[in-house]
Amino acid sequence: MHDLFDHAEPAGPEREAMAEGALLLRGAALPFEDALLPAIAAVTAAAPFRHLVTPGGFTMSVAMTNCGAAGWVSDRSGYRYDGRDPESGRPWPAMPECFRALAAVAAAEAGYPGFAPDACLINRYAPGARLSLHQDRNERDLAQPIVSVSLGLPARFQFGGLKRTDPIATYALRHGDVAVWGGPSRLRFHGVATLKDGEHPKLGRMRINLTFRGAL
Ligand code: MD3
Ligand code: FE
Repeated sequence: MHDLFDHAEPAGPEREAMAEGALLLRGAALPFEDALLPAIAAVTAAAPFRHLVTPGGFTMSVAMTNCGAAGWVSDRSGYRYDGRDPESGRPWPAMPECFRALAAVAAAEAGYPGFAPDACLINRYAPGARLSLHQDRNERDLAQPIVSVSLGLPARFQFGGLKRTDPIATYALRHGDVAVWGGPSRLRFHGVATLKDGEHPKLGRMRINLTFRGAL
């Protein structure tokens, strides 16, 4: 057989290195989409999205919830991982099997075999929501990577350095993109620019991001 496909790309998602230890796998969540969307609906029915308050007293524009053994929470006393949803007093919903599978496949693809996250933070952005520049450093073992899955409306992801004042690169994160952040990129500052309005065929006027962490 001699046709155009003899010279096609190697199998697997398109890979883009953002920095040492930071890998973007374009479209890697698409094969999981049909399982992910109902799983997100089930988790958020049991633990609804809410707008957390920062220790400084600001209400976040991004709405959040969690699943897994631990969930990330913020209130006037600080940021922490907690085994229970403070709204209900119950443990967070279990992490759906398709979440675990996608996180493990993506981490292995990026060179982190055996990634078994115990926390998944689910962020929901409506148009106008943003996440200001920050580091993720509340996790106990910073040798574990973070895996992030973008769904719905596209976002401009801001990727800085190890100091808040380092230069910032911007990447478009689209529906189905998965990124893995580990090694020397694990403590880089990052954020999400104000979400532009739009309509996504599956998710409507919304962006959802899943971040998988080894928190405990
Ligand atoms: C780079 N979420 O939940 S995911 C967060 O799109 C968070 O909702 C963003 O930042 C979002 O904390 C970005 C990408 C991400 C997550 C963790 C990182 C990038 C990271 C940790 C280190 C470096
Ligand atoms: Fe973060």
